[in-house]
Amino acid sequence: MLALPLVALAGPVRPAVADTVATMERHLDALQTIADQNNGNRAAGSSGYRASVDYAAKVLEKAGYDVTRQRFEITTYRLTERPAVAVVRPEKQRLRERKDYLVANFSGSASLQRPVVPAGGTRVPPPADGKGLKSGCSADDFPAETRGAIALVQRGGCMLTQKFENAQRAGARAMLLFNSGLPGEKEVVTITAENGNTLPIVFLSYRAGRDLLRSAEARRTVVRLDIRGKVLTKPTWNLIADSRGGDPERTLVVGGHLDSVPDGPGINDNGSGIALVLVAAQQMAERGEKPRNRVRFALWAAEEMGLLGSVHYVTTLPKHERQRIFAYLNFDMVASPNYVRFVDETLANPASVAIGDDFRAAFKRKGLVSAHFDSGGRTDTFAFIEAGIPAAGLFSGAEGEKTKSQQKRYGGRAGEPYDACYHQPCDTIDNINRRALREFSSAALTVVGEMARRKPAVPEATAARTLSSSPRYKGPYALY
Ligand code: DTR
Ligand code: ZN
Ligand code: ZN
Repeated sequence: MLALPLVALAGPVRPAVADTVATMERHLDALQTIADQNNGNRAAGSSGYRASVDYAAKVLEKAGYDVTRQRFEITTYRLTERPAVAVVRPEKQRLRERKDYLVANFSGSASLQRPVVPAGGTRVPPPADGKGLKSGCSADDFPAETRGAIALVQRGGCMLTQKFENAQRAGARAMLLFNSGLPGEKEVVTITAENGNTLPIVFLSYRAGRDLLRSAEARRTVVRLDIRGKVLTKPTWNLIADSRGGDPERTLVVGGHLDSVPDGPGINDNGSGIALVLVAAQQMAERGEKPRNRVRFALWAAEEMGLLGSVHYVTTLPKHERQRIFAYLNFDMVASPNYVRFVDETLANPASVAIGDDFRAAFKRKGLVSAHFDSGGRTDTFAFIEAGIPAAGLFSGAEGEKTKSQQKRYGGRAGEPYDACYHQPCDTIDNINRRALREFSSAALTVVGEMARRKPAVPEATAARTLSSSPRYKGPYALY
């Protein structure tokens, strides 16, 4: 037998993960398969999420990392019976779930039949400029008859929680909230109350709300509600893997969220960011690189439920651990079909903008333009920024529409969403833009590498403060 060296047989040894995009595509395929085998989604609390955690943990362990699963509990809401909403007076009429109404997430449960009392400030039709809609935003919007009745309120002008609180203070037994009637705000959407809410809350289409308002203004109108829901507590996990070398006093966190929404497989949102974090970890391990700074790869749970995983991580970090983190890099959606190269940074935080500058420079070196974006609490940079840790990220666009000038710079189609499948069942492997994968991963890996090696400026004494606010983003639920 000829004893040829293996290398000669196989040609030059190519590291298994050298082809960044091909490696990312393997991860995306794996996540798609997981969704296919688990009711089409990978939402926190589901079997698809558990399988996603197992998959990512295996990839990281195989690359040689010690992987930590950080367990915490999440609460979800589920209707336990089919709800019913019906007008019983002046004329009987059953409303249709999904077409005319949707029960709010975390709605209180009740079976009741009560008169409908419109709150002040309703505008039907709504003002053309959309201004001045603030029904239920003030306590005086609720007349005395609201006590013991069902309050009817129009969407617009303030956070929904404010409307719920005002209605409850006025003694309402339930609330019907109808869509504003403005363009794009006519159909039903899922809204959310806070966990712990006891007020039964139903969202109505503009049409259903308008009809009910007309009726209630003209004569005694009575509605019957039957809502039974329950809050479930379930465990979920963040995944954390630290580089072998690197000074722990200077830790760089690189992450993205691992969960999808319940409505789809979440391959662009956020399989793409996860594929990027995984390939960064694999390549660092494969090069046998001992970075100057410790690099911590973090895969967050339950971003789609209100940034829960990253908020849990940051708020439970001991103070000295938090002070070791000099930056957080976030990757949430990096392969949108009709993409823009957004650099997500917080303008109010100069250190966040400095990271943004690094991303911009990395794109520029490849001859690629990019655009500033401020996610303003809509992704996992939120908890870090709030805790005084500089954070920034890359983002290829979600439900927003591409402008004409963006089309000139980035190609694609103006007037269409960056990701037409955002939060939908069609966010599959076919919803991935390969060119975006290549461009975003190139810039991301460059910046991760630089920041892992560079001696970071000593972070300014970050006051040990806890989160000053709770995230505005509550996943795919309307909040105002
Ligand atoms: N948080 C995202 C979508 C999203 C919206 N704005 C930004 C800005 C930067 C990153 C992501 C996003 C989601 O998971 O739905
Ligand atoms: Zn999302
Ligand atoms: Zn996302």
